[in-house]
Amino acid sequence: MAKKTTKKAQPALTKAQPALTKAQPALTKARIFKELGLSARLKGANCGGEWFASSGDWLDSRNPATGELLARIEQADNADYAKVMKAAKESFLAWRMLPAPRRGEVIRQFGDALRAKKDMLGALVSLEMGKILTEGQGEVQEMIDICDYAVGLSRTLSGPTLQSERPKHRMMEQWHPLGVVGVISAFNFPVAVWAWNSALAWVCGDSVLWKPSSKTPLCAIACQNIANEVFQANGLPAGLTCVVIGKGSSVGEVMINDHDLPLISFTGSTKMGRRIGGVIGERLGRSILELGGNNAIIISDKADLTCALASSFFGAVGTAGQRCTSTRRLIIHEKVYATFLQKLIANYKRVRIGDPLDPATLMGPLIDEGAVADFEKAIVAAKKQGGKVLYGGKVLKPFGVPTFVEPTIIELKNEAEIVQTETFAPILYVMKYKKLTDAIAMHNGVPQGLSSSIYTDSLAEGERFLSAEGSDCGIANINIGTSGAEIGGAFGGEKETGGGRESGSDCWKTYMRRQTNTINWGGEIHLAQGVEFHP
Ligand code: UN1
Repeated sequence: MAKKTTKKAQPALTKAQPALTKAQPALTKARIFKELGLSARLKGANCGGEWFASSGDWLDSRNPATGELLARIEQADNADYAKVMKAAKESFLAWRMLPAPRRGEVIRQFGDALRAKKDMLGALVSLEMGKILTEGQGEVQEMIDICDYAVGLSRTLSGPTLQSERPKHRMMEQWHPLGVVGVISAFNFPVAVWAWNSALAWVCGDSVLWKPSSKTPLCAIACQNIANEVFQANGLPAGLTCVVIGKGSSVGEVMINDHDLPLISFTGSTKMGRRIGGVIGERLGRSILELGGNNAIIISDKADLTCALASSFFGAVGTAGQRCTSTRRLIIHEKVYATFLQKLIANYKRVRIGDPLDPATLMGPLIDEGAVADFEKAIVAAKKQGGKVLYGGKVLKPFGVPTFVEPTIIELKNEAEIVQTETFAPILYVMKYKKLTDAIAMHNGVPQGLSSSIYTDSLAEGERFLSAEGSDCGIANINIGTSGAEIGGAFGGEKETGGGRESGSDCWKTYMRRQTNTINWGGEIHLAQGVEFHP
């Protein structure tokens, strides 16, 4: 059954792409820039009106595929940050008093504005970050989806009524807006991660201050321009949506230490998360940490191998292995190991590497030469630790700059140090198992705990994987890969992934403050726990 569904879904997706390409013949830089309000010289701070910045410190945004300079951005300094923060705090005071359904209406309009700009914003993601067009546009779709979700929440944010032990008393729970929410996002999802946080924060009555990755400033500027238009058209105070593009060592440090940010949502490496989570914890602030993953798929001998192949391929090669949910390990039953790898390698040979804006491309560049250096170091380490490269391993430069790599498969033991580490590149480690108990032990035997999957048509195997003795990850799937989660579920992971959850389910609660209310309508005082206290 599952096999049939996959086969049907694939051609539909493929058909959509050429149609889109025909409709948009010229996804040129000039057109993308014009439609998203970008230019060659920009400033890095905004809180609703004009862009500004005074650091005199310029950041270059480059096309990772070609090395071409896309634009220069004057970064925000601490004075710019202070100005932005002031606006964010002031706007919160008014926004929090607007009924949630009216906040939802503004977010609905923002979602519509994104729909109108989906092609262009998706193309900008491809241009500046390097993921292929369908994935860039898929990322914008995630933004639209979370807006729809937030609109729904705007009429359903609620707290329970609780049973009081005292007569004629009512107890209930309320959820109030929290304040200014800080968002620090990574380059690999340069627009969606901001939207997951912002749409929820806004519907909850918070304002948002965003520090995007310095590797993708143009994506942030474009998002801010779209949001500004919607907020301005609704006559809302400036500051509900704010951006500071600046150095981690200056504005980043000020931000994480800022008591005016009761919550900071951080997406990035475990190393950075440890430091940022530590600083926020020290000031007793709240953080959502979305850190490294080391996601594995167990492929049972009872699996539909066609489906397992499609998911492993997308999970490992998609986004050039630069998703935190990318599949980094395959734990394959010994009976199907050789056949499965043969098919996987055949797919790898067909990967079209090139310009991410060309709809025929399947894999674009890595974000920069630093990422390529990490890829190369990992390959050297893997070989030293006993790894056998089954496919790939080389650096490529189709457009002159060495930012492309071959998707790579390495056979290596789970315990190898390099397998225990997240390398943000398309390297897939493969290993064999005999018994499911061993496969689960291998699966869980890494420091990270984000996403996981088992391919099996055995109900018992699948249920075991989801049980308390199964996967220890925040996301655990059966017959679905590790990457490409929908926005409706809570997104995040355990162990060194940081424990944060964002996006769907009840994640909105993190963006609000909880208040327990007890109301006495009986005209008599009763102390709880039966305490008597009379003069
Ligand atoms: C990330 O890589 O930081 O599940 C987020 C996925 C996407 C989100 C990835 N929806 O792959």
